[in-house]
Amino acid sequence: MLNTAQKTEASGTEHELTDGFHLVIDALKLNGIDTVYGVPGIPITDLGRMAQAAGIRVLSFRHEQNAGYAASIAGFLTKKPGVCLTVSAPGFLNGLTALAHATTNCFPMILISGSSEREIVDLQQGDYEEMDQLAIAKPLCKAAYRVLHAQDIGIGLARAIRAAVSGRPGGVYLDLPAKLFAQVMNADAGAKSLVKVIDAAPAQLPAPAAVKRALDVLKSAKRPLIILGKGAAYAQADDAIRTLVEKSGIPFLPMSMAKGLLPDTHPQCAGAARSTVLKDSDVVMLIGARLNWLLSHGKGKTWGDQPKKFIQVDIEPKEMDSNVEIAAPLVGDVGSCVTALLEAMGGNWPAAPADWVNAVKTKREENVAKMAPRLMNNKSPMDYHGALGALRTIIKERPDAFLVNEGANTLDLARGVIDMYQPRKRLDVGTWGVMGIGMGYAIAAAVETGKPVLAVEGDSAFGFSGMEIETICRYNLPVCVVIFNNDGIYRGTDINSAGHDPATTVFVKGARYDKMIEAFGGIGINATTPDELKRAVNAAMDSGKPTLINAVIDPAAGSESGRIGNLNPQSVLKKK
Ligand code: OXT
Ligand code: ADP
Ligand code: MG
Repeated sequence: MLNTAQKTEASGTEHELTDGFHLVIDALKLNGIDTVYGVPGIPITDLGRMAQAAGIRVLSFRHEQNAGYAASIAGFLTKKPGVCLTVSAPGFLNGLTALAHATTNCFPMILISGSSEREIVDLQQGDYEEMDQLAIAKPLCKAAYRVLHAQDIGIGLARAIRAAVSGRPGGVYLDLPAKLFAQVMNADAGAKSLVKVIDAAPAQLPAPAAVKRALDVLKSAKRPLIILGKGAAYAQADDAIRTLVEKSGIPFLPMSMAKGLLPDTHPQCAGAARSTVLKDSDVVMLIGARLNWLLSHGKGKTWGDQPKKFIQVDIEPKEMDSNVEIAAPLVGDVGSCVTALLEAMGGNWPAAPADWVNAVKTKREENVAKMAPRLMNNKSPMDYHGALGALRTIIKERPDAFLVNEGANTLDLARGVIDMYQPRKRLDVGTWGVMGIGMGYAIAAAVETGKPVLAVEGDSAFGFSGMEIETICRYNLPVCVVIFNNDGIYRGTDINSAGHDPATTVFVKGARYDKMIEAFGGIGINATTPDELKRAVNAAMDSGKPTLINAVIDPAAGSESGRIGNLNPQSVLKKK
């Protein structure tokens, strides 16, 4: 609402007024959206200022993509849409990658962009930052809306919220042309036009026949496996999932961001026996996980020769049979489905076959034992295992800290080495394997929860969002960034045989990333051994001060593309 000085006289009576700026803010607040991530500029600078003044936390970033990634992971962590606010055309496009990423990963997010005037854009008359943003956003998100009239702001935001969180969550675009913000209307009518979204993500109960079918298939299994994906983590049905796993006694395999839903040290965890359980299982129950590239599409040599039957729990009916036949589709939200399964299982569900459970246990113990000595080495320069061995202990001792992780080797090896103990604490590159989520995720995790964050970053990965180290310092967030500095992408040892330019995968040798944070008043440390690394991270986590540790990794230690080198196409011609 505008202040009293801004009243107008109409028909002889005074009316309080409101405008587009205030209606957007009131609509956000009415729907419990208390945090916005963005970059200011025309036409949304005042919107950010006013939102801040109205008690919304507005975090200003250095680049919209990072603000967008922050919003996307805020959505994952809170089940409320994370909001990213950007300026028109270039700012919008910068934020769009994150919106598409949110959609791909099934995270609820709303990208709100200011835009240029419709009548000029549509006639292509060259407005300031002219672009038909709605048309561009549409194919990259779950829904896209434009609001032209102040009285529609409430409905516009309500539609955006509902679209983001209901059914399969995803990204929504909300286009707000500059003129809208200054449109004035009667304050009472404005307040009445706002919509508080009721039951934004309604429970979706599975059909009883589908539950029975799923349990019949599960009961027939000789070598059952449960795969937990980040949809299961998102659902926040942690107790029900744990009960299902434990009551069934079935080995479970967590996908990367589902690690910690049950502790990785749980006796039924098959994370350290991944190849074996995928190959040898005969019935696989997917809970909030897709049979996409990360699971080799449910076929091929990863899955072995054993015939498989799949049970799939997912909120999105179209996900069923996406890659292979799903013998028992269970459509509904994870919480409702798992609860229904538990109820139908009753009190005397048979124990999982002991020979299978023991075979998985033996394999897991073998792999864990094989890895153990590698984690103890105190080499300098460090190799990945030595450095990660130190970080693994830190997360064990501080299980409520977030672990943000990106890179290639830095990602793939950290995933295997660092055990997680609590749900939704491991945040990483997700479905696209995208570099650049690091600082945005770290900021949002700290902002949304107040918990400490350890961001373990390849030196290349960090570069995609590195400037946000200033944002971390500005807001004094409890974020400790560890850069695994191996002088490059995958390795720092490549040589360009053809000329004087460096090879495409190498960076400045011996770079000191720790100096970067010192420019902004944070703490920078160079660590050359696992012991030094451990001391530095512990100090950072104890102090809660923004810290960046340059962890010196042997440039020859990594492998091409980490664990997914097989996805690189091979030239039939001889490599030069
Ligand atoms: O069972 P087996 O025997 O097979 O063993 C498995 C487990 O059982 C076992 N294991 C364990 N053993 C013992 N103890 C424990 N606790 C344990 N836990 C597990 O270990 C093995 C492996 O287990 P895992 O990891 O579960 O299984 P696996 O087979 O690897 O799983 C397959 C996958 C596919 C599920 C898994 O690999 C996965 O999730 N991979 C994700 C990969 C990914 O997304 N990578 C990122 C993309 S790579 C590339 O694209 C990069 N780019 C290009 C680029 C990108 N991405 N984005 C943008 C915007 N632009 C460009 C770039 C630029 S990476 C990159 C930068 C890289 O350089 P950096 O400097 O950042 O990083 P460095 O490489 O460090 O230099
Ligand atoms: P991962 O990469 O961990 O395997 P994916 O992102 O591939 O996970 O799969 C997540 C799946 O979870 C998606 O198919 C999505 O529809 C589903 N999902 C997300 N939220 C829910 C929910 N609350 N209930 C049921 N399914 C959900
Ligand atoms: Mg590297």
